[in-house]
Amino acid sequence: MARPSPSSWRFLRLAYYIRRPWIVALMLVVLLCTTFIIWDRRSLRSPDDTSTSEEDFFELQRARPKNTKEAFERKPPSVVKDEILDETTAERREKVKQAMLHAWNSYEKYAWGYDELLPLSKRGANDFGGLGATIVDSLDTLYIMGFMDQFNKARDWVAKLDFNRNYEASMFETTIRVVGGLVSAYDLSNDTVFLNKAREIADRLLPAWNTPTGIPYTTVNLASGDSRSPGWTLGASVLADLATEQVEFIALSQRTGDPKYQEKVENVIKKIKEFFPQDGLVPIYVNPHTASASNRITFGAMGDSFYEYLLKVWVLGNKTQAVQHYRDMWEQSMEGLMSLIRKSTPSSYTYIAERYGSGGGYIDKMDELACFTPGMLVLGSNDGPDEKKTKYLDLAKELARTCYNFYRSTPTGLAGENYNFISGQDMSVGTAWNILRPETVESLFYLWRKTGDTKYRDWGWDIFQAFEARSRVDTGYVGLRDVRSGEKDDKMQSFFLAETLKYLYLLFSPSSVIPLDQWVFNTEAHPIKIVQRDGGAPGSSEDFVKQQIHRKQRLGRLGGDSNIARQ
Ligand code: DMJ
Repeated sequence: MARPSPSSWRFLRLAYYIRRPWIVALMLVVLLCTTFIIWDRRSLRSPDDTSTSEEDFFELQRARPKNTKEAFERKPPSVVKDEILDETTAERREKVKQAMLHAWNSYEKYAWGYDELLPLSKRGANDFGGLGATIVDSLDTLYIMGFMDQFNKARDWVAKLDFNRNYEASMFETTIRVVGGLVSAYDLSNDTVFLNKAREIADRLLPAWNTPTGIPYTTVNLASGDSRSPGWTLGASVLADLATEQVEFIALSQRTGDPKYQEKVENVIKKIKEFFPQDGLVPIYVNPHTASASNRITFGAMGDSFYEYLLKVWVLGNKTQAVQHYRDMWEQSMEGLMSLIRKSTPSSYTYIAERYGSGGGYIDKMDELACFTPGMLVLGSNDGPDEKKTKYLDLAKELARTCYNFYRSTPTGLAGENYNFISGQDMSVGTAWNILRPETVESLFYLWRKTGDTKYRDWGWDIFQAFEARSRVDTGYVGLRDVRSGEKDDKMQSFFLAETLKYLYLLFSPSSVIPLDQWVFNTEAHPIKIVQRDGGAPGSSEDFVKQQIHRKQRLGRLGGDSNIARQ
């Protein structure tokens, strides 16, 4: 075999390369390109870029921090290749993220463990029994925005949360904030700490449903289970309070395989169905002893989320026959809603009036709270005959214009709590405070997702800027006592972090972040995963509970004392 000549070894000598610098340059270029190709794209982003891409988001979903064993089985949703954010939208999204960080950091600094922060007093206050409402309400927002250090700290706090308190809790507020927040955090992270805690608090709320009709009382003592409805309603329960637990409790049954939560809340709707009026509009006071309803009809305070949940349970239940009665009731209520629709003069703003009882007079007043209605109509416009779809969507657009004008028409750019509509004068502020509510931006989010019309993003941005200008202080965000003068109050409501900032963030995010065909938001903006039946076919929530039971039995996980085993 021929030996290599001495010239074959010249490539190994340094002098060879010193005389030929272009070879060195070429080698460097090749090395750099290879590095770029194999490098994880995300690590190439600038350190200032804190945005969560949709891939990051699903990666977060797949990452399962702790206690994975018993967790609910789920497939990561396929990453939908959709919108690439333009520069303006990406900047807006980043600003909303920074607002969340500011709100959270302020809470963490001055009020950690309390329900809510009083930013001007720089201390915490407990209006929900000291259950850390802001922490629980913020979990999913932190997760979705990718604030994982904050999320993990919150998670460790929740893990030690003791619900055994001698406190008269609002069963509505505790359900939508705490049960909803925990189930959502579980759905996002798969961490069973959240599911166990959700179950614990739900068990403490259950005595509220022990009434002659199954229509719940509205407060329950978390330690003793003693329940009642307030004196100011003469013992009646409030419609929105008594019928806004279905999404959370059905979801809880789906995830635990224990049907008792679902049964309690579904029974309430069955009872309401027995006296459901032809126009689907239920007065706000419902007597839990006699199942009879009285007083005002409204899509605002005390009525609102009852209508919202009729639709959302149908969505959560995979729109199947087993949940069809929810959709039917909702359709009936939408007929009733049409009878409340009015136009202002001179500018023809569409609004929802209120009504006294079944045959009573109308009140030309609309709460900002009723501004969730456009979002609900958008969600309802995805199904049904074309004529109805168009009708719902058109009405949603008109109402959203009105709600946006609630903000635009005040000197501060923030909406009052409610508006009076006076002939010839369009709208005027009634109750003048603003407590950082989310309903209008919630609807703008749904409308943006549905129509892709950028004006909804612009409207949301205007509202966000008004919050930044008027509500942001060094120590968090406050509401306004009066949207005309701008006088500040001293509270950062937990729903500002749970809802207002989340909907704004999602408004400026691609639709693949929390896609609406896979998630349903509870009334506190906590996204709950829509559970598909095995094989991906849609199924009812009841079907799903049965499936879970079979699945668990197959896996041999059920002990003899389980509720499910007794079925
Ligand atoms: C939230 O707690 C919920 O959105 C509820 O349905 C209505 N009120 C507040 C926000 O305004």
